[in-house]
Amino acid sequence: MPARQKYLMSALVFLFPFCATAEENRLWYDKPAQNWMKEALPIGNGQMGAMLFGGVAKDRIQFNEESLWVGNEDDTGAYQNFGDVYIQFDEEASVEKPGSLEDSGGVVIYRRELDISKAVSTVTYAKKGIKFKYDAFASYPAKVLVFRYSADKAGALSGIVSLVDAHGAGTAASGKTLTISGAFPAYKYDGGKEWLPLNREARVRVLNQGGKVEAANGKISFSKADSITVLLAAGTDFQQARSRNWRGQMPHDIVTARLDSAEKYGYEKLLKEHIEDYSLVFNRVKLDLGGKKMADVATDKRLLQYQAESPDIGLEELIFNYGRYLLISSSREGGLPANLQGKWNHSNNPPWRCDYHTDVNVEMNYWPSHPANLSDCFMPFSAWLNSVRAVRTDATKKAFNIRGWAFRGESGLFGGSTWEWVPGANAWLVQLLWQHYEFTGDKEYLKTQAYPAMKEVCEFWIDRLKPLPDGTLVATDGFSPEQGPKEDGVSFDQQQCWDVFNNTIEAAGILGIDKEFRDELIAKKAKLLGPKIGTWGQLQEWMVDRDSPNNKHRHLSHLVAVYPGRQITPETTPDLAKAAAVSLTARGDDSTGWSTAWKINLWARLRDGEHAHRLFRYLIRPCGGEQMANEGGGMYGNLFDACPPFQIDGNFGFLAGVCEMLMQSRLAPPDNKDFQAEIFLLPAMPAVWSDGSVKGLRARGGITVDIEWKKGRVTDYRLKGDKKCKVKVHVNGETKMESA
Ligand code: FUC
Repeated sequence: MPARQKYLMSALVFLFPFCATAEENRLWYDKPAQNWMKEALPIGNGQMGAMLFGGVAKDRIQFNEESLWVGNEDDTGAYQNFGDVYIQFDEEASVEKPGSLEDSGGVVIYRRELDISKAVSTVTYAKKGIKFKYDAFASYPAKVLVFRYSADKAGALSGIVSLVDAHGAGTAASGKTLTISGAFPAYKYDGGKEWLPLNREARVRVLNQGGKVEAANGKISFSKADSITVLLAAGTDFQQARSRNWRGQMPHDIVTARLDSAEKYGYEKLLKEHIEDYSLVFNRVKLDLGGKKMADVATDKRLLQYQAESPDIGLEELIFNYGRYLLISSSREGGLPANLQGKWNHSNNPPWRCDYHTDVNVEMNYWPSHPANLSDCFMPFSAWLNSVRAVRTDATKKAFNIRGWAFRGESGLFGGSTWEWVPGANAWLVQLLWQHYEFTGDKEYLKTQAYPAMKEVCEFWIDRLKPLPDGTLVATDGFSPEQGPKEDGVSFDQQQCWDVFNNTIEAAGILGIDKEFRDELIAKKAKLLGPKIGTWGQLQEWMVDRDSPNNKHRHLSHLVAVYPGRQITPETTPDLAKAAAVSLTARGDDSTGWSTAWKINLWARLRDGEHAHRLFRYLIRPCGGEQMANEGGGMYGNLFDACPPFQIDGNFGFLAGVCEMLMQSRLAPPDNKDFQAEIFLLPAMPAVWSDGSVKGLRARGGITVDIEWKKGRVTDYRLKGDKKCKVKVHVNGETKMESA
């Protein structure tokens, strides 16, 4: 073996002792990131997010804090960038003696990776005979981001750490701490109105092992350190309470306390605590789809190769697991919901305001939360929706003078909502609250967090419906996002109205409350204009049969009854399901990232696993586009889904879609004595997943489901109810009754 190759081999063993362990849950690359959107890697603890570049001479960490928004109760505003941390290495001081590497001038065997089973990112490389390692993670228990830079040679690290505010505030340096702080009295998005001023603060602390650290000129220098640990904490004075004008404590004390306790705790303990916390959530689900797995190919190259004839099934598993990683990293209990980019945003004027879009996007973010066993990660959405109900009630009264509440297409932290009214979105939002009950069986949640919101949405629809001459009820002045005329009886509105009435009728029954109101809903639901089949066999998008078979619009609003709703199913309404398939076929396969993800879920519900899987080719295709565009999504090298540009709903919609292909579930009507839930095992299996297993999916009724299969047929399964229950199981073409 030539000397150089031999060296590389031994260095690889030194640098990557972990290679022997599970590779399947790693994204990895052989060069530093240049581009934020396509290459940098995300970490997050729900409250904060960071994008890591893994730079060698100069590293960059761009970061966010979830409440850093501009906006108010009238205007969506926009989610903001917080800032960057830079670590600039002083090469002269870092490398005193060139080492023995043949190419001592350059960096060799560079590897940048993200282990999504531990939520730790690592960069390793050798330079001039010294081996360097950077580790990064975002701790949910400690509410800090932690970065460690180390080398295998004592005193090898010298350089400067700087902290740069994205809104132009200066940086104060004192001792080993950097601080940026300020308010947004004057910052305006799109030249709009004054915003409520939010106070913000971020602090960085640099701890050295060996050598020394000192503050100078707004920066911190470190010299001759063996390693340095950089801690980052940030916050604002946002409080999720309209009654307090959305303002709480100034962030300084809490940010400082987080840094102080993280410093006392120390790197090793922080890491251990983080991995324990994260892996408890991540390890709930395990997926093996069989087939080829090309984990030894760098992730960006793997994405390019995926289009080859025999697909890399391991990449499909990785993207499934990455969806879970992204939801855990951007939506933890006690915090705010994941927005259009989760929590990762490097712009103060981001695409579509990086907001909570109500006409599919924020809903899609939370579609997988329950089936993928992340019901706790759902709670931020629930808390946000309930926090802005009163704001929306006032705005709705002002606009329409009716009860209840509704949203426009865009919406923000303080309940401000802009762009067109999307009446049907309110039912879509509360459907998720109802689903939290369906999947957990938590009646207290249903009573206090879900039902009051569902009832208000029903009131909105009761007031907005109007009878046709024959008594049929239609929703007035509706909108099929984001197209078509505004008119009565739009299918999206009819289906959403049916869904919220149906869910609320069941909820009131389960809670044993509101009998009169429930009776009113039952009567109204029976009179609602139902889904209609048009001249070319399609499911009509409008009351008038005017759908064009050439309409390729990305929104699939007239199919909400198929997924995520339950008004249309192949078993209960086969003709409508067939019409839905006609419409879906006409819409075509190629679309934006999130639209493709939705189609996967729809084909899964229509029990066509091959078609669902065919869509993976569109979703998992390399995407170069960064500009705002609405057609032709794909994925960037860092596996962020592209609308384009980056939009996280596609990642989450894909995760939901795979769950839906493997298992579907329904609650039995509350008065059914024979069984409480119905489960479909492998309802939409593509042939390429012939042998495999999944553990830990969640079904409605609070049931955890494990499935094993060979040649597409179930060979074993386990159902474990949170409470004892009876389940009707559809498996291998048979129906069985089981106890769970
Ligand atoms: C909806 C979609 C767009 C985009 C935006 C954030 O308006 O129609 O494609 O995803 O949300």
